[in-house]
Amino acid sequence: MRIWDERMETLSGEELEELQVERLRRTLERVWGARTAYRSRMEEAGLSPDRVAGIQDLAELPFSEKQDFRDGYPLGMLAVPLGEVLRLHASSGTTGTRTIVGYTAGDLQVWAELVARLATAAGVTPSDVAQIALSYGLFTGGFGLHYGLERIGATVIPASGGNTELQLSLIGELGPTVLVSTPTYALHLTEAARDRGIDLRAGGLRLGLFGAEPWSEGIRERIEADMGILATDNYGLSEVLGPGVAGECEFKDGMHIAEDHFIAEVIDPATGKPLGEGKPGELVLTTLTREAVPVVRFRTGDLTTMTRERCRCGRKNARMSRVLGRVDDMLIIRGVNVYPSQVERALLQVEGVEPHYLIVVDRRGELDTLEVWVEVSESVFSDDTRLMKEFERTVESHLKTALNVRAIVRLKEPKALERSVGKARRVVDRRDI
Ligand code: DLL
Repeated sequence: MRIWDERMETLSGEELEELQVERLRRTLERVWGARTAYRSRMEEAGLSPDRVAGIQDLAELPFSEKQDFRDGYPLGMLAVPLGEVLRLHASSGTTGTRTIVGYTAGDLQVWAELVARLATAAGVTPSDVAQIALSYGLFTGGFGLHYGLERIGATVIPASGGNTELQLSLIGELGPTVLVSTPTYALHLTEAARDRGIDLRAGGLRLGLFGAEPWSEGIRERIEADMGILATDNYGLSEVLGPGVAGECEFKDGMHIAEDHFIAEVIDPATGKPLGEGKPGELVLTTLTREAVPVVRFRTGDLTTMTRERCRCGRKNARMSRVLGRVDDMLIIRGVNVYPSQVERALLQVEGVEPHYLIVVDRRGELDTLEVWVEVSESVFSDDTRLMKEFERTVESHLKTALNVRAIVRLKEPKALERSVGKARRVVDRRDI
């Protein structure tokens, strides 16, 4: 089993802390020197870069958030002149306005290194052929994975997102061993392949690098079984870098965080106080080497837990669990908190239900209603309405147990729900319309 950067991925606790403090100070000086909005926030708090002596001082620093990118839109977060920026990307903007991020030559190098790291951890080698079915464009997914895989020396097929016919032909003709996509697109590909009588398990695919959206173990199991591959989870966000922040190794037991480039904290989203290891909370990231857009204590809005327990792979960095949900995707249904991830987990426990669903929230009079539209498998689908009603009740009772609130289930025919090419949209909340 190869480790891409043996030295940096196996630093001892003390070595890591020393490196992080030194790099943190450099980040703060960069932010300070560039007179970004974060400098004013530090000044208001009576802080300056030289006041940070150790890692324990991090908790004193103010947070930053997506809103800062929006306030400074488009380029207000740049800490270097535009002339030093080689590339601009943007976040997908699914939850609000776009945010723009920039990369210097140094940032692009680090980015490729970090993606090479996570791909190596998943098991990619120079002899692999990787089909990248993530969009190339403002989204960081396509280009991010592209340069990282090239850095390893793998052969890259830049298929980009969508165009399922083309994806399947390329898989058939070029025999990629690695697939890179969102989990929902991987599900869509297997379904499309099945419809055309193609068995993806019969080809050369052996590994999948997935990420960019929440998914569950249930979905991982389906993808692994349908494609005959090992599927890893990979996390990142544009404001901080893009893919490359954290990724799973072959043991699939949490995502290794590139701690020599980011300081990760988990905080209580309500109080902002750091939480202990293993406690679920909001992930906060500080960049340590980003030049164009350094961020300090950036509130990702993603809920996770962190552990420092050693992984069997030998890497010593901390790991984060799969993303449990977002701080802002919690739905309050008649006073009960419901996360979309809970719905997904509950659905996938029911035999005969497909991993294609939509959560529709509405209000009738004063009462919130929660509907879950979900497709049933071909094998279960029937024209007999009585049978279908009965199955609906079964799914409803599963959801009731898992969520503690009643959900109305609307069964859909196989393939009735829209398929996504990139990130899936799982919730429609009509209460604000
Ligand atoms: O999605 C970067 C990326 C590309 C990561 C390709 C992995 C693979 P954004 O478009 O800025 O960047 O979206 C970032 O997506 O805050 C999470 O809410 C969500 N997200 C990203 N990776 C995961 C994951 C890219 N593995 C936002 N699991 C983040 C769950 C994820 N959610």
